[in-house]
Amino acid sequence: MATKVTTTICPFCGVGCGMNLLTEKNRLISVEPQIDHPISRGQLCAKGWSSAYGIDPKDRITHPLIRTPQGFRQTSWNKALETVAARLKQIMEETGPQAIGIISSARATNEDNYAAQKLARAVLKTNNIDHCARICHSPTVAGLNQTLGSGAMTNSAEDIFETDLVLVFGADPTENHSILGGHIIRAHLEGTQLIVVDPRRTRLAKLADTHLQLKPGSNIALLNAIIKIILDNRWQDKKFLDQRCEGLAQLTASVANALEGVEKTTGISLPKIEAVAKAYSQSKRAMILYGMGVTQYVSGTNNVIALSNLALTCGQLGRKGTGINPLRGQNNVQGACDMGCLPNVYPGYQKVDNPEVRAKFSQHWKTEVPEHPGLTSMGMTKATLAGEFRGLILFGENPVVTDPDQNLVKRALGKLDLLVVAELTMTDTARMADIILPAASFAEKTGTFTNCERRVQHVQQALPPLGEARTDWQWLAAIAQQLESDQLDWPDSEAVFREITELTPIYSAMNYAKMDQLHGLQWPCSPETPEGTAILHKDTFPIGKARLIPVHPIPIDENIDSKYPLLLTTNRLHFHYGCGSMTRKSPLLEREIPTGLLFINPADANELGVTHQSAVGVGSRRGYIETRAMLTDDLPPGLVCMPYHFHEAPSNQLTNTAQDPLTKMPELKACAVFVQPLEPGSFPRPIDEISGLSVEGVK
Ligand SMILES: Nc1nc2c(c(=O)[nH]1)N[C@H]1C(S)=C(S)[C@@H](COP(=O)(O)OP(=O)(O)OC[C@H]3O[C@@H](n4cnc5c(=O)[nH]c(N)nc54)[C@H](O)[C@@H]3O)O[C@H]1N2
Ligand SMILES: Nc1nc2c(c(=O)[nH]1)N[C@H]1C(S)=C(S)[C@@H](COP(=O)(O)OP(=O)(O)OC[C@H]3O[C@@H](n4cnc5c(=O)[nH]c(N)nc54)[C@H](O)[C@@H]3O)O[C@H]1N2
Ligand code: SF4
Ligand SMILES: [Mo]
Repeated sequence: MATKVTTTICPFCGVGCGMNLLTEKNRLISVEPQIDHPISRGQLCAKGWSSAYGIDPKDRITHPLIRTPQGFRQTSWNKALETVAARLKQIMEETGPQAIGIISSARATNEDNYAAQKLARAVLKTNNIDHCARICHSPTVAGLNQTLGSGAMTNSAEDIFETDLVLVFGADPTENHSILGGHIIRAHLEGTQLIVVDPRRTRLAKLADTHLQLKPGSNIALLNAIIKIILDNRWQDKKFLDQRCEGLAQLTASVANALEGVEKTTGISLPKIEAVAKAYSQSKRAMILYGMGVTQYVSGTNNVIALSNLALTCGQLGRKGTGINPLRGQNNVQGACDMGCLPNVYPGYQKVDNPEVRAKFSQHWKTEVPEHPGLTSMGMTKATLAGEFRGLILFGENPVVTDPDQNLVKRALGKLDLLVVAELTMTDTARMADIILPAASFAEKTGTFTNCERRVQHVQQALPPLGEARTDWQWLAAIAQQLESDQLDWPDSEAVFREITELTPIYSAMNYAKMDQLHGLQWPCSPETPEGTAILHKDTFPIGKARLIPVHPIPIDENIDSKYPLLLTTNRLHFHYGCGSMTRKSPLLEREIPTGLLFINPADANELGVTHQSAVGVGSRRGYIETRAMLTDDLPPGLVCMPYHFHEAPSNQLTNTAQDPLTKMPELKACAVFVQPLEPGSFPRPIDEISGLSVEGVK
């Protein structure tokens, strides 16, 4: 039987590994790595290898569903679309477009995301469009835009093999960007220095030359101390600072007292901080890779600025093997941001509040566009609870499991007059919808994903959509048509991409054929750089000179006390992804880690009478869950940690919604909890049993 081989890109993380899908008679028979892919180089991680399970027909939504008093009932696309359009019209007439919004998906293609923001802006006339970058790297976009003029990874993945020092700051790449994690280990074995800054002893921390095991939330205190030591010892790059940066005097003044109390604040000794300051600044080429340990704090944007101050002070930017590199998380979160699925920017980060930008889009789309920046995702939640927001179209996200303070999220979603969810499977969020639309998976559509190093890669269709599923941009177009608009009437994905290139300067010289030839194209890719750009800021910054901006330590929002005596941080595990809706369909991955876990230091466990793998209750000011304890000294005493992949033991029952004032990033990395042992031999109860409320029950 003829086997068809389709070249495409992994649908999980932002590394963007190249994979082939092998199909026979429209059935996916296997997944294999692309041998010649520039990043994955013939490899995939356990999730990539298992991606076929994630889109398996079992448990997929195959037809539109509509809520009835008796539960969900199958309906036709026509009926579903008519209902959606009628309710949207009603809300618009009664309350106005500000009461409607779209949450788009960093798991879907650029074409899907472009369509989502166009539906919002050109048809629904609202800038209420956002996606999971809000609770991921929005502080990166805001912080690096201020300091460098561009909020993306400055260098490329291959630079890991071309540097003298890798500084991994608040990221756990062997778990979360596994192929890059492997590259880091290989480079380190070949002589590259490795420094890890993380409150937990991660796998890379164990291998590193130096591990700075700082207290959660003390990034700025540490970074300012490092900068102070560099300046005191004249280890800075004077030429780079003189020629390419502004604000050195203010930065120098701002770190004057940075060494006072730093050992206590960070938990790290001064000699160790000095050694890192020297190693980073004196390296010929040093590369920063950072993640959620930087962004997911109320201090998120300032943490990013502090890191950027360090790179600029040492001139570790604009050259091969240097740079400040946010490890963007989702397969297409870079793209969803590039496409303007953010309430304040159009595609290509062109600002909503700039009248010239508005005129450009208005002319091209031949329609009026809304003037004011819209609501963020959490802003929509709050506005719903305040009765000001009524209708939400959401696809490829599962906020009931992944947004902070689950009870608050459920209350808000339950209060909406219209919730439309397009999904592959019946998630906890889909269960709360009024209308569920069946979405085509990555293997069933054509389009592009932009990986963490700004590489736009071609995603090619290997299978027909399952049942009546549609590609996201196609059902978005069908909603526009129901609203009597032809704005989204494209013949195919390539036509959507052509429109993207017409309006997005950083994508302007891209096309599918060139992408296929060159294994993707890294933006900016314009007539001046037709083959893309591997390294940003080589000679100049988009804002001319880079800005050094003073920032000061900001304490975490919620401290421990006698009732909640432990600090909880949340993170990820290699074998599971996001809300788990795809990886938990794989028996191989599910076998590795079948359900929720609480990691706890043996000293804390002993004191509480908690034993390895026993059932525990964990509570915060917002909620309570039950799970199993895993004793490990990878965490210091006083700190416990949970992944957020498990909907039966959702750590987001516990997390805090306190936000970074600029980006509204919630503090997902620190909140105060108590832990208590449950009856010996008992089983942890799933959340539905504890709260007595299934998600359907809330509606
Ligand atoms: N297997 C798997 N891979 C994934 C994902 C997944 O769900 N599963 N999700 C993807 C997504 S969406 C993203 S955004 C990325 C995220 O990838 P990472 O950024 O690596 O994410 P986390 O594991 O949440 O957090 C990183 C580290 O921050 C540390 N940390 C906590 N507080 C602090 C602090 O105050 N300072 C410092 N320096 N470090 C701190 C934590 O201990 C943790 O090791 O992963 C992507 N890849
Ligand atoms: N406590 C805690 N919470 C966190 C974090 C944390 O570190 N700690 N990290 C946060 C971060 S960084 C992120 S990015 C978010 C992620 O949060 P989410 O974006 O909600 O998580 P995912 O699991 O990626 O959800 C994506 C959904 O999209 C569906 N899907 C996949 N492909 C497609 C497609 O092509 N079309 C459609 N329509 N659907 C599709 C999948 O079935 C899945 O249910 O979680 C955040 N939540
Ligand atoms: S590292 Fe990321 S992109 Fe590569 S195979 Fe694993 S999940 Fe997929
Ligand atoms: Mo993320």
